Amino acid sequence: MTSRTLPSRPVVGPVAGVASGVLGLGIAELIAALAGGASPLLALGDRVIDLTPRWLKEAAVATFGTADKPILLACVALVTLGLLGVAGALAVRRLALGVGMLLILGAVDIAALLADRSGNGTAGIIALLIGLAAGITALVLLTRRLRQASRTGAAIEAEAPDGFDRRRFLVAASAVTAVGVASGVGAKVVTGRRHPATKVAIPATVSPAAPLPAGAELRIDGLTPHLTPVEDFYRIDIALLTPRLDVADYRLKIHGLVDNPVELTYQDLLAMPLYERRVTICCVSNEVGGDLIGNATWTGVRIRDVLARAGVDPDADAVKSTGADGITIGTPLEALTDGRDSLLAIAQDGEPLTRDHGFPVRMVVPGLYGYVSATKWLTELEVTRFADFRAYWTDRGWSAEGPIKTQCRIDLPGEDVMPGKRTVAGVAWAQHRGVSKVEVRIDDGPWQPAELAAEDSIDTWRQWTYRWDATEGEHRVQARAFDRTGEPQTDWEAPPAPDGATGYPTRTVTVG
Ligand SMILES: Nc1nc2c(c(=O)[nH]1)N[C@H]1C(S)=C(S)[C@@H](COP(=O)(O)O)O[C@H]1N2
Ligand SMILES: [Mo]
Repeated sequence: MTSRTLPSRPVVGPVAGVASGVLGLGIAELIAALAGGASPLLALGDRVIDLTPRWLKEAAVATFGTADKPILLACVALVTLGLLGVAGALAVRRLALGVGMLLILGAVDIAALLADRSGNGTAGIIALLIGLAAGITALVLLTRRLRQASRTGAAIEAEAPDGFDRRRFLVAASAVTAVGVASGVGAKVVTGRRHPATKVAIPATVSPAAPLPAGAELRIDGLTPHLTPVEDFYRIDIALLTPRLDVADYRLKIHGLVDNPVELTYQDLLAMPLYERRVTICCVSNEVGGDLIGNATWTGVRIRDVLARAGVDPDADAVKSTGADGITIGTPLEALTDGRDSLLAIAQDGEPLTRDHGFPVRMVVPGLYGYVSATKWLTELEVTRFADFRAYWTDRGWSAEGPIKTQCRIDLPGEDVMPGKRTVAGVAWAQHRGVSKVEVRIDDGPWQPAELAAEDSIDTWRQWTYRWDATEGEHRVQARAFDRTGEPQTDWEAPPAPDGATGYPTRTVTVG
């Protein structure tokens, strides 16, 4: 009886459903990869990101930081597996119900593929249909015996009618799952092969960044370095599937309110005068004390040089830029043409941009939060008027304009220190206005001047340090920065939405 009994129905159904689903998805991914189509799984994930309400997205970024994407993908995968399990459980009772559920799941994914902007949606849909057929076939075969058993009235735990026993079922389900997983792995290998890292050489710049002034880097252990290495640079974007653009067929379209629309290739951009500048870019979602900010050396062409090629209509007041992930970003024309070093960057720290940070071309605009200026995977610049368009984040309640607010961060000391002379230190920023002063106060005492590192430029942050005679007990350390107009940052505590967090950074330190 033991080896020839069926596993109980509550197990068979879900196991068969998940195994069939994994097979179907794996095959769909493999065929999509071979045909150069959009990935059905990632298209689904992308749609989920798109449809996620703003509060949830913000909570996800706040909770998981830049791990939000892998976690979201894991959630999509778990929910999908759960639904496949349900489809299997239904199939055991009534095949039509289980198959119907798979068809519905397939239809949802087809809708996601239709909305996909990152690749060939049609090839993705065909791949998905083939995967779906394979999944349905597997589900029918895996659950067939059990349905027969129920129909003939045989007890679920009783001997199977014609030898389809527990072991055979498990072997079959494992085989189906294994083929699915292997296909998925194969898909990953194929996509990796198709897109080898592009080798690009960055030509010499006509205007290298000024040498870093002596004393701009304080070299204090635990203090944020003046320049953020690429691998530590924060990453924020809506792209679940990091766009892969090929420099060979890269085109930047400049159109809208211009005299003559132009299209520039990557080579066209490299042939223009290249400028190298250090600029600190910052995310509007950065909480007070947060780390969604970084300073790098960017190399690229000046946006005003590019716009001059097209000839800008005097009526225009904005540029709407588009990234290959589908984002749209609105930037005041003035910030791109008023003489500051707004760049179409092609390199970060002397190396071609990484894919995460916008390869092959991104915008970098001193003084504006990233969501209104720092378009990665840039494909299009439309000269326009703020009154005439909406952008991705303004559609979701964020301000149309986003000048970076004067802010600072406390990096040192840690939360537990010994009594005595201690270093309080951090960074302060007021991009394109410049930081003129930082002050520190302990336990609501008087504000005391901190010592500022040498100024690199008004477009970069500035390190600061303060010697604190720490006495035993719990203390509250606060800091505030002033910009070059003499204006201090506001003490008003505001969240990031809709145009940047405010309030003093505060650290509670236990001394003893
Ligand atoms: N294409 C694209 N560009 C984008 C975004 C995006 O979602 N897609 N996010 C913007 C935001 S909100 C920020 S803060 C910066 C972050 O740039 P980084 O990831 O290189 O640090 O990119 C900006 N550029
Ligand atoms: Mo951002």
